[in-house]
Amino acid sequence: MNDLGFYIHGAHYTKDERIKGASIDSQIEFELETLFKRLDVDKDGVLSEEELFKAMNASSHNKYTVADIKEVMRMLDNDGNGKLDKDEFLEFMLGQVKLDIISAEDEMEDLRAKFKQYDLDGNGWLSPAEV
Ligand SMILES: [Ca+2]
Ligand SMILES: [Ca+2]
Repeated sequence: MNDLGFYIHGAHYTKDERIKGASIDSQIEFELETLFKRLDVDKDGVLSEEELFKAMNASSHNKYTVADIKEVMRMLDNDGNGKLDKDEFLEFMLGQVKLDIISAEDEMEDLRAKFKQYDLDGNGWLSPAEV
């Protein structure tokens, strides 16, 4: 199957199905684990609100308040113990990575739709007359 066929095929799936199906490189997972270890300043294996606060405000143009951090923590803390463990962190981050991949695919999809509009004879190529 060529690329075009692949993406059109993918378009039949809902976003959730595509998120589940998106393949994540083990390299990305490794990098996220490394990131987690770096954010876990006191090395107790979980991210506290304080560590999350530092992480999210690491970039100087981010101005998250303590209330923002509590909100994020509440969202990501699946077992409700007030800390983010590695699984909770990875699940969230991998979700973000997959969303990025899928939105990149969607942009490709838009391009293809435009391309098809112009490809009047449907042969997959734009001839000078069609452009
Ligand atoms: Ca910690
Ligand atoms: Ca937790």
